[in-house]
Amino acid sequence: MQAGESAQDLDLVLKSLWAAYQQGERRALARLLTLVDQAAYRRTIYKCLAHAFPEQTSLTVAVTGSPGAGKSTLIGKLLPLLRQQGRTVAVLACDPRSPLTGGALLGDRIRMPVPVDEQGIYIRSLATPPGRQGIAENLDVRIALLEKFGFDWVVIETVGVGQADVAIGDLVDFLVLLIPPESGDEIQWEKAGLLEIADLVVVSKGDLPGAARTAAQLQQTLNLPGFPPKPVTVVSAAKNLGLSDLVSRLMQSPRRRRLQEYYARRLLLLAQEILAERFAEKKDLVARVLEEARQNGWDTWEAACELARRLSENGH
Ligand SMILES: Nc1nc2c(ncn2[C@@H]2O[C@H](COP(=O)(O)OP(=O)(O)OP(=O)(O)O)[C@@H](O)[C@H]2O)c(=O)[nH]1
Ligand SMILES: [Mg+2]
Repeated sequence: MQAGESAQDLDLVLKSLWAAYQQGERRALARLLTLVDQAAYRRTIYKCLAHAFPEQTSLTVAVTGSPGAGKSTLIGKLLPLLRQQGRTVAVLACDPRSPLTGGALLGDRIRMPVPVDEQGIYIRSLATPPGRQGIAENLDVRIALLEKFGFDWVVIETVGVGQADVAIGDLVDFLVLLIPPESGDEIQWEKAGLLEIADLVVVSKGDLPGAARTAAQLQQTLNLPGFPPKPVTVVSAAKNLGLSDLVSRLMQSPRRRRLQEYYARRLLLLAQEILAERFAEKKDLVARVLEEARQNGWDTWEAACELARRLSENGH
């Protein structure tokens, strides 16, 4: 909220924005996708969306993988394919780098070449706050905004960094893990648990040597006990190989997004946010506990437990 801006002003701004959004105005959509980051607006956006339990509208796909795995190029190639089938698509690219560099923002646009007059396609890059690699804040609200706007598909590009992408798995119908040939990434993803939770494991850059070998290795790992069985596929965005197969696979597979879990997680995240805000105001209490920790020789864990106990005692 800007200084001097009252809650009433906010409501007015949002009311007119929401009306424009409902008319299908992209500028309003773009503005809402930005305003979601401001807590004062987000509250009202939640009210507008009124989606504690919405219908499932779009097919949502997260494409994840290490930097340079070929995510943007692949998505760029899927767009015309989906348009040919009459599907409208929104793409959210979650950029882990600072927006100040600008590089990746531009890069994603360049590598997702779509005609500017293409009404059925919407591409948006999101900066990720420092320390929250790979996943943009408030992604759930953003997905909801795009779904309600009416896109048939919502595709999210995100750099896989483990935990964040495990979390993203709850928000989408399909989590596609992209692994370039001979990258050694499979070990990293296996450790991060992503190989396990990905719905589709796809070897990218299938035109490069080693793609078949990487796919075979991955399949071997996935055949080990403990992994849910899933096929490994190979695509080449450069050579247009395996792309329509990937699209049909996504269209035909059962969707994994389970609203119950999705919303349980959403509520938990929101509650954490609300509590974090409240706790941030308790600087005096933190300072007191710190002082007591020093006097009593508590270790950090003990001090944190004591702080947590007192914060929850304080009626929060
Ligand atoms: N040979 C080959 N190169 C590819 C293919 N797809 C992407 N590349 C190249 O791989 C590099 C990275 O591609 P991007 O699509 O930008 O990868 P990304 O995963 O989006 O990268 P970040 O957004 O930076 O994490 C580029 O130089 C692409 O030209 C492919 O199918 N074959
Ligand atoms: Mg990219």
